[in-house]
Amino acid sequence: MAKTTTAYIGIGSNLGDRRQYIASSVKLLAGVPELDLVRVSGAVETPPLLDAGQERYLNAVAEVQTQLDAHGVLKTLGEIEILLGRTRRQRWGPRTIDLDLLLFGDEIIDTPSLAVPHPQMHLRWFVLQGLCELRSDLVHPVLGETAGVLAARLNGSSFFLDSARPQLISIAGVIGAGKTTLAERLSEELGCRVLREPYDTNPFMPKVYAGRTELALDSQLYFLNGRVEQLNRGDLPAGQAVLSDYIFEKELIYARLLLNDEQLSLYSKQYEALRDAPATPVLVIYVRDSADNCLERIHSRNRPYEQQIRKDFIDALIDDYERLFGEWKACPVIRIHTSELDYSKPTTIERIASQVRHYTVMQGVGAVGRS
Ligand code: A4P
Ligand code: MG
Repeated sequence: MAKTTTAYIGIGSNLGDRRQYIASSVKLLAGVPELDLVRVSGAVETPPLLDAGQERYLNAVAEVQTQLDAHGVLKTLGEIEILLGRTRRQRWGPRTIDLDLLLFGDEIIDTPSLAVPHPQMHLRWFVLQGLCELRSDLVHPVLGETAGVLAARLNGSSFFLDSARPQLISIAGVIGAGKTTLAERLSEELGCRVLREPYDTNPFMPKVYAGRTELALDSQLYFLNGRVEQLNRGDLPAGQAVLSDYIFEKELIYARLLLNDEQLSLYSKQYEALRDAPATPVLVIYVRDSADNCLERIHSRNRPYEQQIRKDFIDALIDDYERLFGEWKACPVIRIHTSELDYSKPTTIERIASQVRHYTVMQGVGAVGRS
């Protein structure tokens, strides 16, 4: 008897009676003799990825069990697309129906005509939300993460791998969380450069920490200008991976905690004027830890100015970072707890690097992706 495999099919429509096209495709799938339709997620309206001029999509995901092999399923999907009037004039063009094979059991297939798991499914909210409705605990066979974890990284947005942008990977997290160590280890593993946050060049900082709060604005502006210079999108080559051990938006977090109202109002004007200059990361790795553990690290590394930092300041930073990434839509965010970072095991950094490759375009480093 032929082997039965559970497969997931992504369904999308943005032309004509979209709901009807989705219903018809589901009916046609259910009518295929070698295929049992198990269940279908609700259809959700989503904005088109890439071409903002296109109509909005309706997207759903179907779970099927089949005796066909993956190529057989792809052929069947193509036949249903043709029956429903799909024409292929333009890649990513408007379509009555698009049926993509997302997952086929835990098989990994990479041939010119078929790639499974669907190469960019982990970047697409319009796929993961339907998949999560059916099985949020389903593990992606390449990334080794559940659909639920992959969806949480996107926070409601869809992305695509774009080699025209600098491949900036920013490591974010509160002071003492271990960002620089992670950035350095990752840069060795990925073979890319690190933009490090200089911590001892700001001439105002020691004076501010010594109580001269009237210099806090100068200190924050000094940092702001340094970050803009370092992350300037014009200076970062398109398609090239680079890591930063901080995220530009941290500047506003620190300014809000360290400046008085009058200083903050002046600072905010400058921040707004400069906020488009730095490159937007294609991926953030957000390192989290408790305030106590961060404080312990700050004490053990013993940088003079940092020794006055108190736990309530770190608690406030943690709240602000959580808020920032709770609302973050600019790129996927991989969340890592410091307790997962055991660098004595080589697999720790290998695993993170392999995840990073699937969210970025890295020439010559085998990331999944047809585009
Ligand atoms: N192919 C390889 N692997 C697969 C697979 N796992 N499933 C090949 C399906 N097809 C696969 O696909 C092009 C070729 O990919 C096929 O010949 C097949 O052999 P296609 O369906 O003919 O062309 P396409 O759909 O225009 O390209 P592609 O790359 O499949 O685009 P996507 O990924 O389907 O993206 N925005 C929203 N909100 N919702 C959407 O559903 N869809 C797209 C299209 C863009 N934006 C969207 C949506
Ligand atoms: Mg397609």
